[in-house]
Amino acid sequence: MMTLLRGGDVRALARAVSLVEDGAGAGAGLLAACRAAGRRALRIGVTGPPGAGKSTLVDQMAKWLRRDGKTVGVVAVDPSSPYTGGALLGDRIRMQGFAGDAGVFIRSMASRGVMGGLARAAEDVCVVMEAAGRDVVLVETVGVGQDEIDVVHLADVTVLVLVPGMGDEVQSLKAGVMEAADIFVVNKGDREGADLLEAEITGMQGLGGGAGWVPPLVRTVATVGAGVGELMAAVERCAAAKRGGLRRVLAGLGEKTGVGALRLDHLGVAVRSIAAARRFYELLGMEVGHEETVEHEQVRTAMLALGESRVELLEPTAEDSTIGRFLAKRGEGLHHIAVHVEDVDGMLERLKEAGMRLVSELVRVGAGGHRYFFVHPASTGGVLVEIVGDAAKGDA
Ligand SMILES: Nc1nc2c(ncn2[C@@H]2O[C@H](COP(=O)(O)OP(=O)(O)OP(=O)(O)O)[C@@H](O)[C@H]2O)c(=O)[nH]1
Ligand SMILES: [Mg+2]
Repeated sequence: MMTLLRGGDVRALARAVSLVEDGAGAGAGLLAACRAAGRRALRIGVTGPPGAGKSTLVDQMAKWLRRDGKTVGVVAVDPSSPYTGGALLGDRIRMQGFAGDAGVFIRSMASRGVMGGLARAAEDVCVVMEAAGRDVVLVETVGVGQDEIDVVHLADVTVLVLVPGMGDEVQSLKAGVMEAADIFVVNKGDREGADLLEAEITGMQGLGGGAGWVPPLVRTVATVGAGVGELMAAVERCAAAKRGGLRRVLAGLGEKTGVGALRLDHLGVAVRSIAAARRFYELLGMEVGHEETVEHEQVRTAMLALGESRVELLEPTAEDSTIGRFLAKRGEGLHHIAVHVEDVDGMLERLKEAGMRLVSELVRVGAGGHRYFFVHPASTGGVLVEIVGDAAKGDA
């Protein structure tokens, strides 16, 4: 299942989402595996009052992203009706030309009575779509109830869609929604009152964003796609302005940085006993997602998800193994840092050319098909560094 999913198989994705939504044992295991895969898309939240044109806009954003060569996941959180509303969105999008395009995967979910909370459920679906390699996930939700506001917080960039002549409806939006807005959209710009609404929003500037980001205002007519290019440019700028984890996403969105995006993949910690060591991490709230014994390395590993990264506990199965010898010499502790790169071979060449000392000059294939090599502590300031990339195509 994970292999098909990671390969981008759409039917596997649909099945995986259903399993995870059911939340039973198989779904929980799959979700943990998806989390451990550690892939992240750019998550764009689209929120606003009922009927503001969110679905129409999401549809246009998906089209724009497809033209840009990106794969898209859509999570439509239906405000009230578990069956019809979501289906309507799906139908409309199909009608507008995504039928047969495996590059747009749409899932609608009911907002009421979801076990463990709506935001959690929506986030789970995002994680599965991300494990399946979707570049961008669009999350549509109505910005009225607390449940929906919680959903807003799972987005990297939040777009608040308002329309002229809403009057009291702007007031009915929870304050939290206004504050969470990274970008204001005045949709139905073809209607009277758009100027007035823009002036009102400008008057409230200083509300959202934070960290130096001033939420820009974009006028759109979603029905014809006007302003969508400008909106997407604002989304990219916002993603760029936000820290760290999104840098990789930007590379996905076209900003090429020579070596590609980097992120901390995991920290490897050598321990005498996983059973003893994991307790602390579990108290922190980290969950053991995956445990396995890698026979040829004579090591047992347990992966604990930590945001986009993981802590990997390493317990030797033999004294005369790499980790066994490490423990004998240095005791328990940090064994290595793993940095994820997009181009493992390119990085190997780059480091070799610069005269960095490598543990071995070959890229190896590890558990799950991941390709990696190690850089010697002599070149890195004293810590073993693993350079790891995605699984080789056709592997895993
Ligand atoms: N005139 C005009 N109509 C629009 C525009 N955008 C959307 N609409 C219309 O507004 C109506 C509601 O659009 P939706 O996209 O379903 O709105 P929504 O915010 O997703 O609605 P809910 O999911 O029910 O909250 C539809 O009839 C759209 O065709 C626009 O820019 N101009
Ligand atoms: Mg809608």
